[in-house]
This record gives sequence, structure tokens and C-alpha cells, in this order.
Amino acid sequence: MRVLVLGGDGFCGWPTSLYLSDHGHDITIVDNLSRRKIDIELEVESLTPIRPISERIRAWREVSGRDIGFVNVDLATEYDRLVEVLEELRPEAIVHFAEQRAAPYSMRTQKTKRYTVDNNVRATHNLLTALAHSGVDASLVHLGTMGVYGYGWSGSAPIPEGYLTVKVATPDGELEREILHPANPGSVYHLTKTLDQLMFSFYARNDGLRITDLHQGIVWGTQTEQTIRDERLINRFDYDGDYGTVLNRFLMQAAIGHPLTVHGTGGQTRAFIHIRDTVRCIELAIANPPEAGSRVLVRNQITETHRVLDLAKMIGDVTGTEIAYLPNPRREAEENDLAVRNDQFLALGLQPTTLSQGLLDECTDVAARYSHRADPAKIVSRSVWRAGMETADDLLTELPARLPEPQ
Ligand code: NAD
Ligand code: USQ
Repeated sequence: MRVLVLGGDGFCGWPTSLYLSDHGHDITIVDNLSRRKIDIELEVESLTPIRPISERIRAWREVSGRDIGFVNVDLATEYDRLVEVLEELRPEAIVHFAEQRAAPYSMRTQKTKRYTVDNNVRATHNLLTALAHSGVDASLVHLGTMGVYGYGWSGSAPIPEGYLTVKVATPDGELEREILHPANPGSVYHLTKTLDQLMFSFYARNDGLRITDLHQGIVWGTQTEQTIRDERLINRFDYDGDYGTVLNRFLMQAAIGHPLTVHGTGGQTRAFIHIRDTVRCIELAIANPPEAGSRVLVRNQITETHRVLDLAKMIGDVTGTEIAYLPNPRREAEENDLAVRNDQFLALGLQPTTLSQGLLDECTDVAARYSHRADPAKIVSRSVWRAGMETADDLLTELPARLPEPQ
């Protein structure tokens, strides 16, 4: 298949591009490299030394003999360019990763709130308009998030895949309806994903676009079968307080002997998926699009759920790292239950890669190998959900002279 990977230079997009290329698909990455610019703005770098995009693509050609195309387009502001790219390449499938994806960054300042909405909503809407008017018959697979459902809204009832059956009381009796699951975003970033959902619903209905929205959990891990083949292909590893996600942060923290940064009580339960399963799910999603004229196909892309504190305890016990209970910079439920249906991907043949000591070790090893690149002053999360909320001081001011050996 000819596939465009929008946001293909990012943490999920790069390994997905390599995986699909390795499996015989013809890949072109579209990315404006904005994520790399945000690193410069935040004065932080991926823990792993990611190479410039042209070097990445050159290395992949050397290693695999396969070409990946690259076009630098800002989807939010370069509409005409986007239409040109679609008409020239005529993709059969488009995978849309290209959004500002960090909740803490989206809550950092007025500027980052506005940037997140402007970037994400315009990128998605430009893409939909371009698809509706160009006559390019590509199915679209978008990366949404579990956070559109919110946490704890339905107590211990499992979260369905996108749609909820409700009963509406009317003067003539009860009507049964299937509605999009109520949106309950917990950050400006998550809010943009709930707006994306409405745009998808409209364009699927009005223009017959074939759209799959994948509500993905927190992705952990770094390397895939492809990125591990050459150091120049290495994937991004975010550990900082804005872009680092909880499990990878704990693994990295354990690797440098930094206390594990639990926000509040650690009673937050979240859904997780390993990066190796992310790339498989994308392949399954592009191979199984909805029919034209059908509603948006929503699939939950998660393999397991865990409580933040349980993850911290597990990693703390194995590595001997202490836990630091920090003031929570976010406004979120201190504790929540979470059960999620993921029947669709299981039925399509996904064999979940669940948390195992081997994979945790692999990730800790990567973190340990590059731990000298870490800046301890970037670890504590200081983007607060409301002005004046308390944050913690740095827990480590410099890297230990001798870093702990990987266990
Ligand atoms: P990332 O920030 O590493 O990658 C996003 C890529 O999109 C970057 O390379 C960036 O330069 C590009 N981009 C952003 N705006 C763009 C624009 N206007 N035009 C062109 N390119 C643009 O993020 P990621 O972790 O790879 O996440 C990818 C997608 O998956 C996001 O939409 C995110 O919401 C979703 N997701 C991620 C996770 C996770 O844990 N990482 C979990 C659930 C869902
Ligand atoms: N947390 C800690 N300590 C930390 C970091 C986080 O306790 O050091 C807590 C947070 O307070 C939160 C939970 O861990 O309760 C998850 O935070 P996270 O930063 O790992 O994940 P989140 O902000 O939800 O965002 C990430 C991705 C986002 C994606 C989302 C999937 O950045 O793109 O959409 O995961 S989900 O959470 O399922 O909505």
C-alpha cells in the first residue's frame, strides 16, 4: 500500500514508518519537525541521540534497501502544499500522528494552550477538507487517545470502543440510541482530541470519508525490531516533565538513581501499550478500514491497565529506587478505576505485549546507556493545570558521578 505517515518523525510515527516499510508498504513521511523545535524551546533533548530525519532515512536505506520519502509540510498552515502532496502521491492509506501530544505542554502557558488548539484542530481539519475535495480515495487512521473518555466517568464499567448505548426518555417511551461516548477531556491537549472526534464524525457522514480513530493508551518502551537494527535508527525517549510519560520516566529515573516521581497518591489508573504493539495495531488498522459511508470506526488501542503507584512500587522493588510522593501539578482524580474493552484488535489477531521484566529491563538498559545525556533539572513536572498550584523542587541536582549499573 502507498501510505502517508503524518508526524512520521515522532516517537510513534518513526517506528511505525519503519515497520510498515519493512512489511512492504511504500512510505512517505510528512512532518514539519515541530517536535524537534519544541525540544529546543524547552532546552531538553531526547535521552536517546535521535538523528536528523535525512540521516534516519539514509540509514534505513542502507540497512533495509528500502526507500522512505520525506516531505516537510506544516499541516496546520500549509494547506495548498498538503493538497499538492495528496494529489501527487495519491496514498491509499494515511496515518495521522501529527499533533502536539503532551498534556503538560498544552497546559504550560497561554501560548502553548493556543498553539495546541491551533495546531491540532487546524491540522486535522485541513486534512479532512483536503481529502474531501481532492478526490484522493485514502482511508484515514488517526491516533486519538483514551483520555477522550476521561477517567472514572463510568466507575468500574468497562469503556466501550467509541460508542455507548443509551436510553432516552421521551413522552412516547424510551428510545435506544448509540452515541459517541461522552467526551471528558482532562487537559487542553485531550480537548483537541475530543474536537477531532466531532470533525471525523461530520466528514464521515457528509463526505463518506473512511476514518478509523484509535483511542490509544500511554505508549511505553523505545525500540522496535526495526529501530534496533542500527544506532542511527534509534527512537526518541522523552523523559522530561512535559513530554516524558509515566512508565518510561520511572524506568529512566531508576536508571539514574532519581526517586520515582509519583504525582499525588499514585492512585491514578491508566491504560498502556508497548511501542511494538502500537506499530502492529497501525498495520491492522490500515488493512481493515471501514466502508465508505459507514460511521467512524473507533478502536481502543491498549493492552493493559495499571495504577501509577503499582508501577512505581514494582520498579522500586526491582531496582531499589525510592518513591517520592510529589504534589500533583495536574487537576485529575486522585484515584480511579479503569476497565477498557479492546476486543477489536484482539479479534484482528493482536497478541498483546504485556509488561514483562524482560521488556522493562530492555527499556531500562536503553535509559542507562544514554543516562549521561539526562538533565536532572528537567525531570520534575512543573506545568501546572492552574496558576499557583504547588510544584516540587528538583530531587537531584546533578547526575551521580557513577551511574547505577542496569539490574
Ligand atoms: P510526537 O510529538 O513524538 O510526534 C508527533 C509528530 O508530529 C512530530 O514529529 C511533530 O513534528 C509532528 N507534527 C506535529 N504537528 C505537526 C504539523 N502541524 N504538521 C506536520 N507535522 C506535525 O508524538 P507521539 O508520541 O509520536 O504521538 C503521536 C500521536 O499519537 C499523537 O497524535 C498523540 O496524541 C497520539 N498518542 C500518543 C501517545 C503516547 O504515549 N506517545 C499515546 C496515545 C496517543
Ligand atoms: N504521572 C506521575 N508521575 C510522573 C508522570 C506522570 O504520577 O512522573 C501521572 C500523571 O499525573 C497522570 C498519569 O501519570 O495521572 C499519566 O501521565 P502521562 O504523562 O504518562 O500520560 P498523559 O498525560 O495521559 O499523556 C500520554 C501521552 C498522550 C496520550 C495519553 C494517553 O503524552 O499523548 O494521549 O498518554 S491516555 O493517558 O490514555 O489518555
